[in-house]
Amino acid sequence: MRRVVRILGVLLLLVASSASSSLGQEATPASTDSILATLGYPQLDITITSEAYQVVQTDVPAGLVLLAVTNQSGVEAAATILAPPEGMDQAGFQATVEATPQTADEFPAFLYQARLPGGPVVPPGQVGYAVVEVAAGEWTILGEGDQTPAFFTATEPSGAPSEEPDADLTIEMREFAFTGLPEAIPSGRQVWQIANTGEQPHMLMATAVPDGVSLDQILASIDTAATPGARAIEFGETVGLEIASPGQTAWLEVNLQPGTYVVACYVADPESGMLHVAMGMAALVVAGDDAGPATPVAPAATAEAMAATVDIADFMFTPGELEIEVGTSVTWTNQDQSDHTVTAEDDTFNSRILNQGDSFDQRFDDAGSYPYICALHPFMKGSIVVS
Ligand SMILES: [Cu+2]
Repeated sequence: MRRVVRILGVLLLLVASSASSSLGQEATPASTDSILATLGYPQLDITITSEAYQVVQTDVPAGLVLLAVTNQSGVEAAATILAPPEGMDQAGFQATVEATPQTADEFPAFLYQARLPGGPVVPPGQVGYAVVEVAAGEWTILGEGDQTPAFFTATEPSGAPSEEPDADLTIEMREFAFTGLPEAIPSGRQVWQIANTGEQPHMLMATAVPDGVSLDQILASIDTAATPGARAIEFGETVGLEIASPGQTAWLEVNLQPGTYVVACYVADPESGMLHVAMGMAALVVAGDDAGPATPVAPAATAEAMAATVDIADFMFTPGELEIEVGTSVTWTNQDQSDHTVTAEDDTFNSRILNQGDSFDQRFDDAGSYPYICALHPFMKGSIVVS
């Protein structure tokens, strides 16, 4: 499967961003409350490291499945879920893949035939969620880079088919446009229903771009993106839905910071070889900060009285262990030039990538011990003890 992995890597090349380019997005208190994770779908926990795709569950019932993808690879990565076309088994598919000429800059033909329900694209140190529909059978999970793929089996569904998740936006992907995508949306956590109603595979990538740039400037910049360092525009973090086959519908949970995003599809048209983004599948979306997620705010007097800080410097959390009272808000500030995260070992809290100068707040309302690490540098450990 190594070849597939390499070829898929090409697809993400255009939108791959370094962990350090987040365009000055302010880190905000992470809401650990995934919307999709509360709905009770069968769940597939996927972890991406720099070496491998890993799954906790090797079996899930066929039907709507929640993909919860933790990206510990240090770079942007996606969980691409893939199965052979109808009527072809894994061995036959593998042979087809192996027979595909490995030309790095061509979109591999078998991806037009493979079944791809879509999967989340996840910035480093974060967890991405999507509900996708998987048919019974053998599935492969792979993506960018040389990581070892993972495999799982979708068994025959046991109960009644699940209801579809509620969506904040309903978006269609087709040749060659996104429909249902407004120019302005609220920031914060929401669910996008994304349906491929076209005849080709499509993807939806939302990449942070500087405020005020035009779509023309972005398209010109994407044109040169294959040459490293040749970009005219600095692209920030990307979230999105990986390639989905015609007829597929997926529900992607996004948690956009306020800012401007280019939403685009980087699949190639089989006839012309042109990327869909250059054929009209591109739009600018501004996420506003006036309708962000409801972040619980403590009464000012209480918050002032109960606050503590942790410095992140020299690849250390200082103090390493912090004792606080229930109700205290802790603010971490990254003083390092290197990016870091503040990620609870039990996932109760998780900052986004913190660039130098960025801060992250978390209020602790329950007594207990909260060990945490930097997801980018797991040797960096700290703990909050709440009593
Ligand atoms: Cu497309």
